[in-house]
Amino acid sequence: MNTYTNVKDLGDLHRAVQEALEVKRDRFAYQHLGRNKTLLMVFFNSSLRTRLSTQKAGMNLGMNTIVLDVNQGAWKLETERGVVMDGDKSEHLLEAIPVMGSYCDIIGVRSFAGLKDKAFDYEETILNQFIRYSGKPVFSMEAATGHPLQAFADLITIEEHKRTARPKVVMTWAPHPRALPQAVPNSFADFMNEADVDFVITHPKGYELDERFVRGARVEYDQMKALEGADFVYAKNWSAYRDPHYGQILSTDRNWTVDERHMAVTNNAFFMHCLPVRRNMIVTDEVIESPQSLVIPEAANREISAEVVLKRMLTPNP
Ligand code: AN0
Ligand code: CP
Repeated sequence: MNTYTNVKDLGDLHRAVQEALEVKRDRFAYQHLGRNKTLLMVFFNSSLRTRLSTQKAGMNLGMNTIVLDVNQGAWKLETERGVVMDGDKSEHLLEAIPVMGSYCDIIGVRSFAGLKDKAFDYEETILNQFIRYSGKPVFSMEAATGHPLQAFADLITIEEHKRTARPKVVMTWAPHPRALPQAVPNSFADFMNEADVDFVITHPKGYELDERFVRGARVEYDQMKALEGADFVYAKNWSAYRDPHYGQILSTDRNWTVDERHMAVTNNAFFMHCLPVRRNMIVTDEVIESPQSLVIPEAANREISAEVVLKRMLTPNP
C-alpha cells in the first residue's frame, strides 16, 4: 500500500476489518516489520487522538517515530506555487516535502480544509503534494476532504458492537459554534456506503455533502424520523459544502443536539462521535455518559486502524 487517503485504498473492506480484529488480538505480532523504519507525522493542525494512536501503532510495529508540528518551531511554509515570497513565510512546501521525505520511510499528514477556497481544499492540494514530492508512502491523518483512519476505526467499532447482520446507522449533523470541515462526515459516508449497513444521513437543509461521498445514501431532513429504529447514532458537525455557502455555519439549532429524547426513538442505539466533542452542543452529558456511548472504545480503535495501515505500508508486495 503506497497511499491511504480513502476507503478504496483498503481494497476488500471485509478483509480489512478481519485484519484489524486480528491485529487487535495481538498488536505486537508484527514488531519485526518496522525495525529500523521511521514514521514521520506532520501536523498542520491540533490533535490528541491521531497523534497518540498513530505513534502507538508505529511503536507496536517496532518503528521509530518523529513528530513535526509545522506551526510550532518549524519555518512558516508557503503552500501556493508562483507566490513572490516576500511575506512572513520563509520556506516553500515544495522544498520542505522532499527534505522531510529524506528522513523517513512513511509520512502521515494532518492538513485540514481552510474552508475558504473550495477548489484548493477539494483537490487535496497539500496532501497530493506530499504524495507527489516526498518519494515515500503517504497516509492521511485528516486532510481537507477525508479522515479515513477515523472512519476505519468507526467501522471496526460498529463491527464489534452490532447486534444484527445489517444494522441501521444514522449519521446526524449537530450544532457547533465554529465552522468545521466536512472531512469526518465525508469519510464516514464513504465507508458506510461500502459496508453492510442500512445508512441514513440527516441534517438541516443547506448542509448537503459532496455527492461523491454521499453516493446513493438516503438523506432524511427530519432528524427524528431518521433516528427511528437506529442501531448506531453517529453525531458530527460540519459546515456547509454547497456554493455559495462553502465553509459557512447556516444553523446553530440546538434542537439537533443529540439528547435522550432523540435516543428514545432508536433501537436502544449506541452513540458514536469521533471526538473532540463539545458537550451540550453536539450531545448532552447524559447521552455521552450513558452505557450506550461508544466514544472511548471508538477512540481506542484508532490505534488499530492506524496499525493496519502502517502494517500494509511496511509489508513488501502485500
Ligand atoms: C475537527 C473536525 O471536525 O474535522 C477534527 C475532528 C477529528 N474537529 C475540530 O476541529 C473540533
Ligand atoms: N478524532 C480525532 O482525529 O481526534 P484528534 O483531532 O484529537 O486527533
